[in-house]
Amino acid sequence: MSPAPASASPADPDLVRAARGLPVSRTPVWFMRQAGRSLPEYRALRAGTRMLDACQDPDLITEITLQPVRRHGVDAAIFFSDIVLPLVVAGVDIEIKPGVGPVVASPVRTVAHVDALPDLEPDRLGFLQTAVRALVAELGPTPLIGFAGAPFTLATYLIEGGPSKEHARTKAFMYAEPEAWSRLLQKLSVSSSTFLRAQIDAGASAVQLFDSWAGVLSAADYAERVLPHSRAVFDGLGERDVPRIHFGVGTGELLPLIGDAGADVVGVDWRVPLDEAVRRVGPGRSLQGNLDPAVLLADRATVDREVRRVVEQAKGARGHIFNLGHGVLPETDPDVLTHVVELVHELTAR
Ligand code: 1CP
Repeated sequence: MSPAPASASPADPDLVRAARGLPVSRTPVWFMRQAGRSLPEYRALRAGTRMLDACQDPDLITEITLQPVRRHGVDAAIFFSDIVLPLVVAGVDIEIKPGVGPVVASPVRTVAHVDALPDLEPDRLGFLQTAVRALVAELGPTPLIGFAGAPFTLATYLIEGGPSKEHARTKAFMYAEPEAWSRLLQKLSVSSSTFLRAQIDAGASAVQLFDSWAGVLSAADYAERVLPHSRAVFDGLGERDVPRIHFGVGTGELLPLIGDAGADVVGVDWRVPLDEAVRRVGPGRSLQGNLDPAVLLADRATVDREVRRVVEQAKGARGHIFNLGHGVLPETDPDVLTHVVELVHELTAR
């Protein structure tokens, strides 16, 4: 399905304009996982608070979301939360273990488990809407990006019980129990849509759907067993006219399909150069990416060369949002992130 027709006013921020393929004053920049991770002020603020408690405290959400905007001068804030939060709020027993990631107390392994998964009631998201409203007021002209996990990536955590590399149990369930699989992804698409709608209705200017692990699938399996559910997340946003960004890691073979799920912007990791990504995605969508996060650990000359390369390779795209090819690595020097923002702005000022 094609994305909604482009509409934007000259007052829209560059991020929104780039997402819609409209002229910008300079290429907008933000970083996936810019909050948390590498910032000492984040670690200080989070000390003594469990991750999932922080994600449900409007004051902490607001302050952590603002930290990277103040420090780096990025062109967007990303709402501080986690992809498993809608499940947690719905009542699924999940913990985020430091140094590990989300761990599910009772993994979903049977049809009965799927049917027993609780739905997300929108009225439980008051804390989130309080935080979004506070953020929009504080951010002024800087847009806030809301986000959710895509059904496939959420299913990997529920089925595996935690982070995994191969996602073998997930795929086995997908092949062995196609009907339960489809019901599971359908349930997850409803909760992701609910989560995104709450953020948009409280004032988020754009949304990103993270299908981080979709790249483990063949294009045929992705198209048949996953894409319809990701499309349902976007369709569930109805007429809400904010740009939709869709991202996964290792999705080189899936790039045309990822766009088809209903995105205005396709996020690309570092494996596919952006000029090649333009050919795969087609002319009607903008691109986001795609500096290798590990480059930020190299010397300054290498960082500068690679940033210039990404900016050059994006020139044929309908619109470009500069980002990393995946999240900021925890050991990244925050000053390098600030430098990258300045360099991209300098290279692309019109
Ligand atoms: O900029 C930001 O940090 C914004 C907040 C944010 C976002 C967008 C967090 C906070 N998590 C996410 C999304 C998220 N969470 C994704 C999609 C993006 C991606 O691919 O990186 C995924 C896959 C998760 C799941 C998750 N949560 C992991 C990965 C585990 C694995 O499978 O390898 C981890 C480590 C977490 C915990 C987490 N989420 C966020 C933070 C700051 C942390 C670390 C917890 C802590 O500080 O104690």
